[in-house]
Amino acid sequence: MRTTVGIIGAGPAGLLLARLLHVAGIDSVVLESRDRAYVERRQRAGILEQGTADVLRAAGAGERMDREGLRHDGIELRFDRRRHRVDFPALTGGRSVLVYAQTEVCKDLIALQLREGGPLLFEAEALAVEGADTDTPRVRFRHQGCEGGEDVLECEYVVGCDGFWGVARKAVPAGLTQTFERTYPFGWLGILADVPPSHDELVYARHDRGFALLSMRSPSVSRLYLQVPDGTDAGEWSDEDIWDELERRFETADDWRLERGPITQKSVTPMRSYVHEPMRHGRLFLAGDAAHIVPPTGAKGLNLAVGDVVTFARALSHRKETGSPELLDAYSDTCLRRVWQAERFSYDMTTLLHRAPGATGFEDRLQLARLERIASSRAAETDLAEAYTGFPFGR
Ligand code: RFL
Ligand code: PHB
Repeated sequence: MRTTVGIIGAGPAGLLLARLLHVAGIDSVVLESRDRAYVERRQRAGILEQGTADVLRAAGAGERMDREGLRHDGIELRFDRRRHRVDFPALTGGRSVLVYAQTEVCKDLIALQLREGGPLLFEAEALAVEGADTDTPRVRFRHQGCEGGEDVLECEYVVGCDGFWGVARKAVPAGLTQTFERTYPFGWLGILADVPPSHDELVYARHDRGFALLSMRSPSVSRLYLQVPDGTDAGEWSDEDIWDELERRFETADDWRLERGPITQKSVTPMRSYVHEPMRHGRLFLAGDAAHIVPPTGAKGLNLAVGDVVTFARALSHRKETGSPELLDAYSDTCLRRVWQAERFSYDMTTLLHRAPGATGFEDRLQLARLERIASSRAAETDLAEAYTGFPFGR
């Protein structure tokens, strides 16, 4: 098999990249280790920055998103039983975000790719990237359809969109890279529940018992998260315990009420910050979670993945049109500027709202002072609103 761009992974990064390249007239092959149903059901992100939504629209993948996505003009910060709304358009010159689940973005992109795009192979596991520092990089992969179960995809470029646990990053010699990592001593217990969201915007709550987040998937489905100790098993929590704990952490001084409903999914996500530099080795490029992870508190992971693949698709189109490798050469630096801003914001939001084990009264008071500052200073609030609604995409 031979193609211009070999893409490993059919998460949002890989799927959108295949679409952007198709629109630009560049062929690609996507290899995905899991089956289609798994990729379409994996519960993850929920918030699209306005820039992300614009990219999906321009790529012809925005039709259902514009019909079913929910535009949100703000979030609520909850602390000390108080509520403070951050008004995005008022603070950012009109920007907002869209609540449209990652599962739906992936479904829309898969349908488009299968209808109009190049090959998208499910249950095709990349085993290794070879020759990344030559002009003919290759991906060795396993797939039922191949003779002997294994095949090689010969490419001009390989883009590793295979998430944090993928193989692409391993093809970069350790001596040429620097990694930056922080793990947090807590995770998120996330639930999906068949109950209308108890508030019409997302609620980020800081409480002495830990963080809680109220989000949503549709007008009838709520998505909620609780900070839990690292290593927690979701099975340890009964449905009733989850609702009781959410109720405590979201408690307000007014008559706001949390509605309960049947819980249909429960899982625990660990929290990590991670950056792999540079995001390129020869003709192998890394994009999305394969290159960087942010804790989900800032809702940035998917949006960063989109920024990376937009940058790559533009750079490769430029190369094809002008012969100049200038933008491809700048890929890593261009992406990393945005990545580090998202790392900073996600870290700030995480440390602002979570209670670290063994936190002292001093740290509690500092968190409250930081929240108070956001609630009382337009400058501090604008900083949050600008970061939440999104940083510009590269050049
Ligand atoms: P993905 O989505 O992990 O996709 C990688 C794909 O590669 C496949 N793969 C392989 N395929 C072939 N061969 C191999 N050897 C392979 N190894 C792996 C995998 O099966 C998979 O299909 O990475 P991508 O595309 O970079 O996308 C990143 C996003 O998924 C991630 O950043 C977000 O989900 C993070 N995130 C959020 N991001 C936001 O922007 N807004 C949010 O509100 C938000 N909330 C979240 C989140 C992530 C969460 N979890 C579970 C980590 C909430 C949570 C709880
Ligand atoms: C979600 O809806 O899953 C979600 C929303 C906002 C976040 C993280 C996750 O910060």
